Amino acid sequence: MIDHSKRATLRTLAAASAAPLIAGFPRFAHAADFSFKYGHNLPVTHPLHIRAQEAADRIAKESNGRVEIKIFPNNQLGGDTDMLAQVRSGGIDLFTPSALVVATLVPVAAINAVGFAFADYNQVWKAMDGGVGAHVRAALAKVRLHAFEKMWDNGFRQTTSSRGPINTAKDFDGLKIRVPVSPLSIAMFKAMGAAPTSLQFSEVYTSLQTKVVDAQENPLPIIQVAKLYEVQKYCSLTNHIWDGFWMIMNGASWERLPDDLKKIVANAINDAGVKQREDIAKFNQTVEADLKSKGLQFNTTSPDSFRAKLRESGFYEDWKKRFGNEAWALLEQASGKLA
Ligand code: X2X
Repeated sequence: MIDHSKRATLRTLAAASAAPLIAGFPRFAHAADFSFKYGHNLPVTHPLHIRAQEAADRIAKESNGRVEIKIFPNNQLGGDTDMLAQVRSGGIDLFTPSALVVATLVPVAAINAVGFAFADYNQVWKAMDGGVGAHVRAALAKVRLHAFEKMWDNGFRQTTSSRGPINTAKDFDGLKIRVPVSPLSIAMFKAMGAAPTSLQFSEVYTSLQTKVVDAQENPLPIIQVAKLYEVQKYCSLTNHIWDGFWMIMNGASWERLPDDLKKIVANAINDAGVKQREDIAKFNQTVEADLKSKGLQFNTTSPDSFRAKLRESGFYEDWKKRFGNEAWALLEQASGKLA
C-alpha cells in the first residue's frame, strides 16, 4: 500500500533542499518577488540586529517567500552617512539610522536628542509614539523616506572617558570627545565646553585606542557590545541625550509593495521594534554590573549643572528657533519646559 503522506513529505523536502538558505529563512521553492537590502551599524549581538532578523524571518514566512530582507550589520555597507545616502538613492532599501544621524538630512529628526529633555522612558515613548514621532515621520516622508511607526531604542547616552570622571559641567572643559555625525551633538558638547569630533561609529574603538579622542558617549548596551570598555576607564551616567533608531525604507521600494505585503512588513517591523525596546530595558538591568566587572569606573551625576550651562550658553533658545515652535511645543508636551 503506497503511503501518500510520506510521498507528499518527500516531495516537499526535495523542493525545500533546492532553495538557497538565506539567513535562517524558511526555504521556498521560488525566488522572492521583492528582495530588499537592509544595512545597520551595530554588531550582531545587539538586540536591534536580533529582532530585525526575527522580523525578516517572520516576513518571509507570512509572505510565503514573496519578500526577503537580507541584513548587513556592522557598517558592512558603509558608514552611517553613506548608508543614509544609499537608502535615499535606493542603493539599499532599509536602514536604521539614529535620529542624530538622519538629522543631517532632515534636521527636525534630532528633536528627541535635545540635551536633558527626557527624564525617563515614560516621557520618551509618550513623545515618540505620540506627536513628536508623527511630526518627524511626516518630515521624513517629504524626502521620500518611509519611516515605520515604532522607533527602536538606542538608549540614554552616557559619557565614557580615559581622562577622568564627569561630575559637573566644568569637567567637560576641553575634553576631546567623539560624537556621531550630528550637528546637534557638536553644538551641545561645544556649549558644555568640550572639544567634540564627529566620527562614524565604525571608527570609535580605534579612535579611542589611538587617543585621537579621549572620550565618547553612548548608551551602556552599545558600550558593551562594541567592547568600548577595553579602551575607556571611566563611565559617567550623564543621561544627556535619549537616542533612538528609525527603521526607514526607500520610498520607491516601499511603494512597490502591494497593500497585503505592506501590512505584513509593517506589522513585523513594528512588533519587532516594541520587543527590541523591552530587550534594551532588560539589558539595562544587568549591563552596569557587567561593565564594572570589566573594569569601568562608574559615577552618577545630576543634570542641573549641565542644563544650567546649556541654558546660559543659549543652546535651548538656539535650537528652539532651528526646530521651530510647532516641533518644540510637541517636545515640551512630553519633556516639560526647556527653553
Ligand atoms: O554612532 C553611535 O554612537 C551610535 C551607534 O549610537 C549611533 O548610531 C548614533
